[in-house]
Amino acid sequence: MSIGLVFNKGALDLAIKIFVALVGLLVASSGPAVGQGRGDVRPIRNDPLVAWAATWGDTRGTGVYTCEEWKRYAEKLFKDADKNRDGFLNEQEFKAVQQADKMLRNADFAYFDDNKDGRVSRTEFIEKPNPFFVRYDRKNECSVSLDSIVNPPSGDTKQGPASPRR
Ligand SMILES: [Ca+2]
Ligand SMILES: [Ca+2]
Repeated sequence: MSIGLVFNKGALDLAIKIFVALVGLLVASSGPAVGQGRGDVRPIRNDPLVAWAATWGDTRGTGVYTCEEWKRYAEKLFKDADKNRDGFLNEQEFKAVQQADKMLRNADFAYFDDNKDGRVSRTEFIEKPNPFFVRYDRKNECSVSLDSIVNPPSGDTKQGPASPRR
């Protein structure tokens, strides 16, 4: 009797082990299949600059980001940070800018302080080129449409250097 019980228990264990192994195999084989939709992932989604643009631009909901919108946003950031309202940000006040926008979290005070007088003027702050426009406003129109980001003009793709041999 007891031998039979032990045997049955052993058989059950084995069955469980096989079952677990099978499930594990299923999970392992279905894993890569799920991630195989290569065409679905657009590079645009990986660009934090584009995601960031939604926080300051496209205020009309038309899929267009303009310098004007950026400057209005920068102006507000500056105004909110300039606690003593003297028209300049000292290093202490500059921290409020870093906290207000997570893309500017690592913004460098010295980078904005062009004339190195230890404070960032409104002009220094607002006139700094926004990297979003540096990258996407190729014609310097101060206007970037979402469409032009998703479908860049032909001959402008960065699909690796296909340099012809001479
Ligand atoms: Ca100030
Ligand atoms: Ca300055």
